[in-house]
Amino acid sequence: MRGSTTRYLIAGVVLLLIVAIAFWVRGSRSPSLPSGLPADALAVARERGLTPEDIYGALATYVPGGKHDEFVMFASGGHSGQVIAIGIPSMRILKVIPVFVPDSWSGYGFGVENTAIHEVYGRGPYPPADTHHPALSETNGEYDGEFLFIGDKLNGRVAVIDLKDWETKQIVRNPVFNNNHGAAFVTPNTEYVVEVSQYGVPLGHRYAPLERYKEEYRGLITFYKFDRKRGRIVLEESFAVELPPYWQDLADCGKAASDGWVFVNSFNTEMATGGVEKGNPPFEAGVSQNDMDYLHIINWKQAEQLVKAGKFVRINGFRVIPLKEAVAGGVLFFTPEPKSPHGVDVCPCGKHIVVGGKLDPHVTVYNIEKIKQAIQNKDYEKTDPYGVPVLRFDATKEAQVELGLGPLHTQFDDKGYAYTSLFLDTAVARWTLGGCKYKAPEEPWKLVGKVQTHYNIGHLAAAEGDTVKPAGKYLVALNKWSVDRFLTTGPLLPQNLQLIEISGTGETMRLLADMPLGMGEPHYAQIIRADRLKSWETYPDVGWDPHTQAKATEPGLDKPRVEVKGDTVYVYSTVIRSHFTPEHVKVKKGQKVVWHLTNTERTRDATHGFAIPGYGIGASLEPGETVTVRFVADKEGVYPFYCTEFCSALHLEMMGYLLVEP
Ligand code: RUQ
Ligand code: CUA
Repeated sequence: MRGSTTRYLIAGVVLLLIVAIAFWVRGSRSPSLPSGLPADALAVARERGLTPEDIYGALATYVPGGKHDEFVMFASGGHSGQVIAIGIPSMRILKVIPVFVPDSWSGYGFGVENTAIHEVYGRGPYPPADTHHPALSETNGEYDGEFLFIGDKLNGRVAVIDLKDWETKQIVRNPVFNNNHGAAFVTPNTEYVVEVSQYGVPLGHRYAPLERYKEEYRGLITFYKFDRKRGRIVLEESFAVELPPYWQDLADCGKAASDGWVFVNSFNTEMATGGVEKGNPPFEAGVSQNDMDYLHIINWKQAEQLVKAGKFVRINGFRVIPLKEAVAGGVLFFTPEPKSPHGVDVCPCGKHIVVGGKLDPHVTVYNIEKIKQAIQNKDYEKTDPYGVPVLRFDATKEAQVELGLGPLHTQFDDKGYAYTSLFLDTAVARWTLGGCKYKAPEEPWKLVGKVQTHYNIGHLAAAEGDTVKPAGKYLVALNKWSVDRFLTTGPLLPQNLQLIEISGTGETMRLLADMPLGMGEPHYAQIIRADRLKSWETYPDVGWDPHTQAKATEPGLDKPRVEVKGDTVYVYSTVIRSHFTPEHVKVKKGQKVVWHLTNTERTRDATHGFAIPGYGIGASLEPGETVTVRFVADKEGVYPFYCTEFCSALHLEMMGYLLVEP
């Protein structure tokens, strides 16, 4: 009797323990999640006709308010001339950063002194832009989250964005060349920002007839020295290397095993000059006659030495290593690459250089060790018409991998896979690297999977996918056409960015989400882990000048007053919820006005605007910021200036009068 009670007791305790453990295990796995989708959620899915794939995509990308995205993608804004920051996986736009084109939200290009956009074209008018490739600053080949650079193909410009406040700090126009394509790329410690020209022109912004193409037209690779402390490109410490007038295309800087080198594709080694109207072959045919073009292999550390040794000329004051010196000094080599290549991308360990074939179904993979060996052995198959040694193709090549139609650009993940965009197949191909520090489970140099994109994929961006330590997980396809993917927005359609999950292996790649972007072609993008960014929440101090990233030197900015000196009226305004001080600013027609405004707020997000009708003035004042606007009061009248940010309940009352007396 007693024995059986004890047994029952023990059995009861064990049962209770099992139940408790079961609950604990279940609870710790999903603390408060129901085991399946709630019935009402399923009803919504059914009513909206969502497939299981749709539901998976929605759940995999949803980021509730208050929770943050794991990655940030900085996408080129294409023709918009701007940069677009997009959260991943949510695929929501976080911010548009104005770069080459004015923006009336931030007041960029609307009268605020010293903004980067003034640097090249003064107060405007500003030309259109065509931003192509953004490049995050790197330390030891990893993104460091400090700066972003971007190239403007149209006008041969490069811009510097400071990621502390996400503002453009500098725009540099190439002193020698007027267009680019391979820009911007950075060396592994951001020693240099690299810009490569595209269409051959005479160096130095001058004229020469097309008949003199071979003699007088050239290409150029520019190495802009970057001063991290000042956050500026320093032109005096920069230099360029003259190249033959082939059309140089994309570029990538070597890293790790290939640190010290830059690789640049080219096409039009035919040096066709077009003129279909004169019975010449049109450009599209003329530039694709040769079976092979030249991968440019450039030793930038050696180029630095040549500059130190004075082996340069000055063109428009800028240091350029002449082609002859570059060849003699061992800076420039070529190796053949299949016809009209496009992207060139260096793998995470830096050993392999992948070239996309555009008109060839393969990607060609070169090995830096083999390249160095071939250079050392002078294993040349010929020299080009400009005396540049052409290394033997087979001596530099590691593999060719057949992927499909129209391979363009390649990115990498953390598992030993490479991903190449196939423009004509409109797909992403996943394939295996060989001999890389990352190793995929499958045999090397093999296509293992494909995922369809919609439509006409150009670039693709994998999370930290062009660093020495790719993050894997996500990849974004930047598609040129969206056709039927969204509502019709008139004949000009948005582009389509598609998020693809790449955490699995083999064929498992999953399309998670589409994102329309209706503001120019988001050409290329880079994706950084959000926790690498150290963005400011407000400016560090009241009276901050974002142009110098320091407290403004002008004394007494926080003491509101008006001073008249000669024909200039100096106005010192403070700006805080919900008033400007002073509120009356009276000037005489014809007087010059220099107006300093300081937002004295220390609260996060307490931004005020400042705009004056009739004078083209618009500004944004983030907490702590000081801006200066300057104009001639040449139109008499009464101009209510006001705060353009809905800052407070009394936002509409936040105004003042600018009185311009006759
Ligand atoms: S490249 S066409 Cu980025 Cu594919 Cu400009
Ligand atoms: Cu300040 Cu509205």
